[in-house]
Amino acid sequence: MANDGKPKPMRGELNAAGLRFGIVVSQFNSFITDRLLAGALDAFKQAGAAERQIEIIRVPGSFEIPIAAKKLAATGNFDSLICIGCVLRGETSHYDYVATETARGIQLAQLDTGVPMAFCVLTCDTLEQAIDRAGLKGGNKGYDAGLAAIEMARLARKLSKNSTARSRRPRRR
Ligand code: INI
Repeated sequence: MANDGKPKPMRGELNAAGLRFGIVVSQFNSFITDRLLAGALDAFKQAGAAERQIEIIRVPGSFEIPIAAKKLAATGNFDSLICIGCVLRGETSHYDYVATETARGIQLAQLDTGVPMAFCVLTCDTLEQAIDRAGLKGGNKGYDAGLAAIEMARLARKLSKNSTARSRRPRRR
């Protein structure tokens, strides 16, 4: 291809060969989270992942996702994780606490461990909105998260290799 003078961006390929994935799934609103899980597994399958490359962990609710994800990542056995949950707005402020802390916890867990974590926690006002995003009108957010997990796993490997190469490069005098 002709070089148009622009720098070539680095990105992760959508190829799951040789990668290990963890999926943390909330059982709360499992009617939705099971469909998101199916979408994520579809994405992995299409990218060539075998069952033995994927570990699924179930937690009671979305609030428990960050601690499970952090412990899973700390094993060092995974290239990336997907965090799946569904928080539906109720009559009280409970929704806000669960949604905010889940998102914050997952972000902290991926930054603390360096293991990429795809955020697949739906935060919806109604069940209908959640259904739309779990395989109906809005596509399947689990599938999208699967693609993000593969891309980020590959990118993380590349970025780690690059930092190793830089630290080995001899210093200029
Ligand atoms: N957990 C969810 O994943 N979604 C919700 O909508 C939800 N609501 O609405 O309460 C929810 N609550 C449970 C929470 O995640 C914890 O499991 C619970 O508080 C125990 O720590």
